Amino acid sequence: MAINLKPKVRRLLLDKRQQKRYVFLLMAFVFTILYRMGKWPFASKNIALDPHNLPYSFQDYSGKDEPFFRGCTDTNLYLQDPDYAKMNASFVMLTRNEELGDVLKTMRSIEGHFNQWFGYPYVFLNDRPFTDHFKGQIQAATNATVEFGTINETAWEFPAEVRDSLLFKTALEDQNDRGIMYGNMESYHKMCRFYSGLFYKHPLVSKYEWYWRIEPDVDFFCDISYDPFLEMAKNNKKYGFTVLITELYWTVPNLFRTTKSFIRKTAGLKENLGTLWKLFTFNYNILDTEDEEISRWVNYPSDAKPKLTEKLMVDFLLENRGQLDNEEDLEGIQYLVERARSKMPLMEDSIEGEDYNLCHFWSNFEIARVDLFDNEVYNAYFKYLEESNGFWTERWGDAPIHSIGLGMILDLEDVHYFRDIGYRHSSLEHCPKNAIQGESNSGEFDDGFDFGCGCRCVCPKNEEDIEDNSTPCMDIFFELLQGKEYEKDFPGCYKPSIKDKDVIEEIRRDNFRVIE
Ligand SMILES: Nc1nc2c(ncn2[C@@H]2O[C@H](COP(=O)(O)OP(=O)(O)O)[C@@H](O)[C@H]2O)c(=O)[nH]1
Ligand SMILES: *[C@@H]1O[C@H](CO)[C@@H](O)[C@H](O)[C@H]1NC(C)=O
Ligand SMILES: *[C@@H]1O[C@H](CO)[C@@H](O)[C@H](O)[C@H]1NC(C)=O
Ligand SMILES: *[C@@H]1O[C@H](CO)[C@@H](O)[C@H](O)[C@H]1NC(C)=O
Ligand SMILES: [Mg+2]
Repeated sequence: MAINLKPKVRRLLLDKRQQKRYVFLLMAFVFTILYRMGKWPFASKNIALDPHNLPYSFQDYSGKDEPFFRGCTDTNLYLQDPDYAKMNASFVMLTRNEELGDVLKTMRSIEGHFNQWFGYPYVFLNDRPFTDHFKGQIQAATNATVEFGTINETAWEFPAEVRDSLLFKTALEDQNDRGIMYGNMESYHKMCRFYSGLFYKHPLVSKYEWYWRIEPDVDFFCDISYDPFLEMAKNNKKYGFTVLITELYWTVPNLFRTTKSFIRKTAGLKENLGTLWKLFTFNYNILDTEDEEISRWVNYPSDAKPKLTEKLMVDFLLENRGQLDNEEDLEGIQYLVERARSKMPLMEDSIEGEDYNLCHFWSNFEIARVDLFDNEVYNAYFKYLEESNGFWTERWGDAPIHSIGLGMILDLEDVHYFRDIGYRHSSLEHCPKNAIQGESNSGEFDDGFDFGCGCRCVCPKNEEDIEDNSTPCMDIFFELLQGKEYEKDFPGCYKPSIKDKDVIEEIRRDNFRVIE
């Protein structure tokens, strides 16, 4: 016969370990429920937002680029407008037969949120022929036209003399040894090269004026109730993005050097760089001074005061040798010793005082004109990059190459931030706040905000928006949009924005009053 213990006694008899496990299970259960309800107590970002320091995702921005619509537009009316004309455009996806499941996932998302109304065709590209099974499944997933293309050997493979060289094999192995992501995956290098300079020459892509690049395993979180191609055309936009982030340094150590050398060798390019260039570069020439030496010492705003103080102290000491009392002498000698010990900072990647800041549009999402790439300057740029071998001696991604390449050609105003398009790929996502719009905010969708621009968004709960976590790229982007050309204390401010005279004045006021 089982003994029936009183609960209190039973609790005492449970060994400590087990007791802990019960507590843990109970807590896990409670938190699961809270999490499901979106009331996770540790998500501090959802509680007190400091009104003076709001994350970008809780702010509006205005300037040279605005969302085309804030919230939903009536898609039926939009399509019935006699001025509406379907654009010469298609989706483009490079993929493999094995990725069918993830491809269908992306298609379901884009069909549901956009293409069921607009019916844009799809172009699928592959270095191998697509199987009948793949084609059948894709066809069944949309009512739009679908085309399948293969990529020929010249466009996909590295040239034979490269492929067969010992250098090629050791270069990939070496990148693997150094732990560079995808470094020894030849196919990844080929993919990056293809997307950098060849996809737009494929006949299935070049027969359209516009393309929208998509990838397997992508989620869209909001409805796109208007035609982004048409709105871009109407607003003179040429390239659209949703995510702007930094690249891994070791994938592109020589990309900027090579780019600068291309610019030097291309007549007229340097004088005509687009203003978008500023989004991708740091400028170390921040001190407005005639003293070239001090200019090389000062590369960040925080360098200005200490370096100029040092200079003043040393000058002062040299001028007043022998006339100072001990204490001042000692301090001056300290400065002298310090200066003798320190080395002029070598900004190893700085060329003409400029450096790549690693920012790039995340190119797995792009809505753009095909001719942005298929033109003299960009084609020459790609050829130059190819001849420098960086697609295999390093692991240059197509994203930084598109960004830097377009930075040379485009102005900031030519680019559109699709802030209203909620997007996730791999672990990064952007999801906008909905606009306030009666019918569209009825419980089923996220709450609306005054500053919101999303249409029927349902964002994943408690996830970080990359818009709030993309330093310094989003900072630079928003600064530039507002025409600020970087504020004075901004990292890498673009213009020589600190006057040496002002700083010297300040130092004198602080330190030299007694002596003078
Ligand atoms: N056909 C084909 N597609 C590829 C190959 N490698 C990558 N892709 C495609 O290129 C895109 C980018 O590749 P992915 O591995 O997703 O790169 P990630 O997003 O940077 O991690 C995806 O659409 C892939 O399906 C390849 O060897 N062959
Ligand atoms: C294709 O169109 C039919 C008829 O309008 C519709 O019932 C079906 O859901 C559509 N299929 C897809 C994949 O959108
Ligand atoms: C291979 O494809 C590229 C672009 O996709 C094209 O420019 C080139 O002419 C093609 N080459 C051959 C030999 O068909
Ligand atoms: C679409 O654009 C391509 C590339 O610009 C062009 O060659 C083609 O004639 C256009 N098609 C239509 C139907 O306008
Ligand atoms: Mg991918």
